[in-house]
Amino acid sequence: MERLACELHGVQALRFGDFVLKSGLVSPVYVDLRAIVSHPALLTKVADLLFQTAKDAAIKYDSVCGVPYTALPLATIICSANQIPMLIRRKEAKDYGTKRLVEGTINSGETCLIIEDVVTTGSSVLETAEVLRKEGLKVTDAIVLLDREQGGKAMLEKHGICLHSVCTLSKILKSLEQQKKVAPEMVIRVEKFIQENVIKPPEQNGTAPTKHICKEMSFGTRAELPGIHPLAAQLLRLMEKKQSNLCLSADVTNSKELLQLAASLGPTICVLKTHIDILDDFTPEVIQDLRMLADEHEFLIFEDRKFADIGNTVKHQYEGGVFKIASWSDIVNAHVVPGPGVVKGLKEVGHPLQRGCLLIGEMSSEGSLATGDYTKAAVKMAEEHSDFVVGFISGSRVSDKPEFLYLTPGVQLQAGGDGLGQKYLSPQEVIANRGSDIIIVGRGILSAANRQEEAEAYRKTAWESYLQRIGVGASN
Ligand code: S5P
Repeated sequence: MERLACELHGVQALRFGDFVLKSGLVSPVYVDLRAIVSHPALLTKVADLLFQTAKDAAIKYDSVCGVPYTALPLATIICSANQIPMLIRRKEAKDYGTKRLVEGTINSGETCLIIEDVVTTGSSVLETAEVLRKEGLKVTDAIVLLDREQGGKAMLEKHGICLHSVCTLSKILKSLEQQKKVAPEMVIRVEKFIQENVIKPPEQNGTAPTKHICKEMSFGTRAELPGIHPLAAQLLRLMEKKQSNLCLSADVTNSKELLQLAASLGPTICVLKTHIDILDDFTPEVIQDLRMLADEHEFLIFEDRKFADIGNTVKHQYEGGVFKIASWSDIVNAHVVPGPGVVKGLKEVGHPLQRGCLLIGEMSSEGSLATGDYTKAAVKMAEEHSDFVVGFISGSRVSDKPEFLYLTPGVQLQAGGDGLGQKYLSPQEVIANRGSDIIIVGRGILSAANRQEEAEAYRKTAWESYLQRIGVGASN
C-alpha cells in the first residue's frame, strides 16, 4: 500500500489542491490514473494487483473487459500475462460494417470480469456491464484499482455487480500522510469532501432490495483483513488449515465423556462448545485437560454461558465463581438485552486476556424474540466493541462485515425440531444459502451410533457448502 500510494503520487496520478470538477464542484483531490500508461513498471504492477484481487476474491470468469480507456491497457496486460481471453468495448458503434459494440469472441452465457482504474459513482462500470449484458454475457464482478468511496460500490451492487477494490482513497490518503507526502489538514479536507459527496443509489420504488450479491472472501483472506480481532484471525486460519467449519456442542453431563469427545473429535472440529454448568462432576482438572486437548488438536473452546446481566455482575460471573470461565474459555457469548453494559463488563475481563465474545443476534428456537430491530441493535453493539466482539450467534449473516464470524446452532442433517422449541436447518442451507460461517451441532452428532463418523459427515457437508459459497469446486 505504501509503495503503491507513493508511486501513484510520484507520477501525479493523485494531486491535492483545488480542482474544479465537471460538475462544477471544487474538489481538494484530483485522481487521474491515465498518467500510469507512461510508466510501464507501474502499469504492470497495477495490472498484477488487479489480477491478484480477483484471485483473492475467488471470482470465476471466462473473459476480461477493461472500461475504456485507461483500463484497456490494464486488461490487455492481465489477459496477456495470464492467457485469458479479452473483450474490448467500443465507446461508439462503428458506423460501418458490423456495428459491433464489443470486439472479440462473445460466447453467450459466459461471465466477463470488468476492470476499471477508478470508481466514483460507478456509472462507467455500469455502462460497460450493460453493453456486455446485452450481448448475452454475465457480469457479476468488477475490479477497480481505486475506489473513491463516493457511493459507486453500493450503486453497482444494486445492479448485481460486486465491486472489489485494490485500495480506497481513504487508505491511500492515510498512507501518504504517514509518508509525510500530504499534510494532515489536507487529509481532513479530502475526507470531509468524500463524506459530503457520497452519491446515494436511486431508490428502486416498488422493487425488493437486491440481495447482497458480493461473492465471498475465503476464510484465509478474511484472517488477513486489517483490524480483524486476533482471535477471529486465529480461528479463521485454523478453519482453513483443518478444513473445518464445524463446532461441536459437547452437551454432555459427565467430565469423562466430555474429554473423550474432545480427544476423538478434536481433529475434526474448529470449536468445541461447552455448557460447563451441566457437568455433574465438574472439577478444575477437567478444564486443565480440556485446554490441553484444545491446544493439541488446535480447536478453540467456547463456553456457551449466554451472559445477560448488568456489566458489574457479568464481570464477576465471567472471571470468578466456581468455573472461572475467563481463565480457560477462548470465546464466550452474551445476550444484548441488558444494553452495551454487558459487553463493557465482559470486555474489562476478557480483553486483556485476548478473549473474544459472540453476541446473540438471532436464536434457533421457535418464537425467539431476537429478530428485526433487536438483531440490528446487536450488530451495532458488536461494531462499537469490535476490539472484543468477534461475531454472532445467528441463523444467517446478520452484518455485512467480513471481519465478524457467524456461528449458527440448530443444525442437523435432517430438518425438524426437538419438541422443546429447537428448530433444525441443514448445514447446506445455513452455510451456502444463509451465509453463516460455522455450524454448531450437538445432538446431531451426540446421538449417532458412531460419533466420529457423524462428525466427519457434518464437517464435510459444511466445508463443501462453504466452498460452494466462495465459488470454489468442492474438494475432499
Ligand atoms: O439460538 C441458539 C443458541 C445456542 S448457543 N440455539 C441453540 O440451540 N444454542 C445452543 O446450541 C444450545 O444451547 C445447544 O447447546 C446447542 C444446540 O444443540 P443441538 O443438540 O440442538 O444441536
